[in-house]
Amino acid sequence: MIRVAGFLALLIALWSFSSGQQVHYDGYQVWRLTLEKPAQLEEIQSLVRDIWMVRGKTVDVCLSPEEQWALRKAGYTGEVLIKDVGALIRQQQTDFTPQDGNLFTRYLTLDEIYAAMRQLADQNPRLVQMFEIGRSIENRPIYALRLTKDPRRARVYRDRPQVVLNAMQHAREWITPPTLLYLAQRLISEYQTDMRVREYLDRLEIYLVPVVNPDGYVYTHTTQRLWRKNRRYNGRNAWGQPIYGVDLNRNWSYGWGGAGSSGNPSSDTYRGTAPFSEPETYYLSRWMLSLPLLRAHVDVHSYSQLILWPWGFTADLPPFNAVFERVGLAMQAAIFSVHGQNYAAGPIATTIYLASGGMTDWVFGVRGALSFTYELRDTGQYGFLLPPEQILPTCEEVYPAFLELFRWTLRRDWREE
Ligand code: 0X9
Ligand code: ZN
Repeated sequence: MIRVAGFLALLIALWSFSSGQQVHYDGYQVWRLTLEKPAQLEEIQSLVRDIWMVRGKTVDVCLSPEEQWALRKAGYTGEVLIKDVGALIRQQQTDFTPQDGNLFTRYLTLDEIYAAMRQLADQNPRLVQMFEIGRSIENRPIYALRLTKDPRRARVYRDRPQVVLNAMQHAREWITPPTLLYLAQRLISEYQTDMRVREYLDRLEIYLVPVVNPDGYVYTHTTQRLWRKNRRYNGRNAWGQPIYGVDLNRNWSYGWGGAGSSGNPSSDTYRGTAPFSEPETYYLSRWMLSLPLLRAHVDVHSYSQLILWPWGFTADLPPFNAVFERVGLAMQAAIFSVHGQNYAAGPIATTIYLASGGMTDWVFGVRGALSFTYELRDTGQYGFLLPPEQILPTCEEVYPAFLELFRWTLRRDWREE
């Protein structure tokens, strides 16, 4: 009888794994901790699986009931940011307001994002093209939009500098793809009326990649809302459980393997077995190497409200730091002007933490393009679970920051500054 029960339990466990049952967050809380000394970060890392954010002395952690108990026992008392993670996720899943053609009132599925991109391209063939950059590890296409005047007349215009904007390397950062869809929509609709927009589309090639990590994004919808990495199978752990995922933003070759990345396949910052071991980063990097005049780039993330630039792998200032600072502060002012939100600006390593193998370091280090990382809303009240009401305001406020980057790209070769 016991053997039968054990067998049944095993079957149920196997079934729940293979059927992609939703992971629940009942009893989970998000806490904000304040470090008294830097060494405490290591202790927290050893007690907590899911660290949401680290900035200076502040650490946001998402805790199971057991982890809450362990932290309390170790003497930590945090400010509670989210009292019931499970309830908030459920509420946001049922919160689906009617759409009436507005793409920004709720979070879209991957298929919906791709359909919206397809529609933009089909309806505006003189300004937009859609193409596939490559495929993910589960063989989903990674699509890009190319916005430029008369895209069909040349595969790439040799005299139009290129700007690449991408989002969603990290699966749970749901606010990031809408900002690029919104940008595409507004550029198209204002081409006839806004002189600046017309100039940018006439003279630049603007490439948008709203979902770099489609497998991870789907997985956050079907199974685990707070998943971060891609869906690479990494083998089994000591208990025989399968381990999945490489942090795509630790898998780029420039500075790969250094501080702020992990060699442990179970870690949320696992760098993978080699630079570009993942199809998502591999295809994206090959494609970016093929662009003849790549000048500027933004890798969009959330959360914390930051505008970041190289380096991530070292605390040394990058070449042309003064240029990064000027453009960074101009984008910061543009964001503030819309809804009065503050986004702090600075180099990655000194503003947040060391992080090696990131995209921004590669784009600047290898391609020499002005490359930024944005961290969008909010500053911690909801973190990755940003309510749908904030999708549109977030899109609205980053829009002029992107325009600011375009303006700078056209002004002159920034290397001459
Ligand atoms: O840690 C990251 O990858 C980013 N923060 S997030 O909370 N969205 O995960 C910051 C990335 C900074 N950029 C580079 N290190 N290149
Ligand atoms: Zn991220």
